Amino acid sequence: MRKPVIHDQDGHADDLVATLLLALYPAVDLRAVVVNSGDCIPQVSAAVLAALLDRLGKGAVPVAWQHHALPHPFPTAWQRESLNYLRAFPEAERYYPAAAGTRLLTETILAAGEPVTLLVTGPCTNLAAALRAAPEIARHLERVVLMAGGLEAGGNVAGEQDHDGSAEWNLYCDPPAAAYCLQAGLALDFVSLDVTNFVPMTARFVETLRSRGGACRLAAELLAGVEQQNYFFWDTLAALLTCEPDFLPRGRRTLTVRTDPPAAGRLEKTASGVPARVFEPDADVESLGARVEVRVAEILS
Ligand code: AGV
Ligand code: CA
Repeated sequence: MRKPVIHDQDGHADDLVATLLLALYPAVDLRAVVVNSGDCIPQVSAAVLAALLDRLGKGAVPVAWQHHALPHPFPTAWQRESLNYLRAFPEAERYYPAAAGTRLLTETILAAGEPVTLLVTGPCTNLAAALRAAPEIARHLERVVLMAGGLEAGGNVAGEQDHDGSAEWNLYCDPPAAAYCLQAGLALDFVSLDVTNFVPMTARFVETLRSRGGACRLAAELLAGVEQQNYFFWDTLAALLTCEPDFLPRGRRTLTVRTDPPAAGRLEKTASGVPARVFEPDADVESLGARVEVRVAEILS
């Protein structure tokens, strides 16, 4: 039995590699992918993704993009890295995914006829919009995995006005949407900076991927399009943990997202917060990066 999974993402290289992983994971039935405003130019990253899925023989997976205005948009330089992926896969010019991503999300969930797992690796904006448009989707979501936040690890927002740096970008870019999703009664699994900080992208691993051919080489081409300094396999780890939740331990927490400056978007443990599970580093955390690299390369091979 393959598990139905939907990916709601924001089109950076690690988001796209995350989708490749879901598409190729044998026990996953990837039902739809939505590429949102966030860390990309959504129509460009969506077209690149559609072209890549087609190359893998998964061209039947529906891909759509969705524009949303964000309270705190991502740096333009990061968004424009979409153009590097397009340069690596110029055939994407011939793909025109639909611009109805919120509708694709709600309709795919309601049409599934069985409980669905949702992976969100960008802003919570699109999920919040879908929940507002069709609140009944919440009942059909068995598990929602979010790459979001940082507890002990703190944040990764730096140099933004009126902000103290304590938030992770996916929550900072739209704190009210994150707070809305948190209170929606979903079964939430957080993949936070507390674990992703242990899986930095290394030039050596990108070369390993390139040399292995197939979908590994596609991933290497995408990753070559980003500024490698301070880049992590944030969303790729979240996709791996969507497929293999026992890869790392999970702890139960009660969580809140701050919406007020200067800590807007900061994820916090609070007694009055919402119950959720948070992936944690395991006993052999020093080898976590290497173990993730091995597993990702295996799945993409
Ligand atoms: O905060 C991590 C999120 C992930 O979903 N994104 C990138 C991943 O897709 C934002 C981000 C943080 N630092 C970045 C980011 C960087 N140096 N380059 C691009 N995006
Ligand atoms: Ca992302």
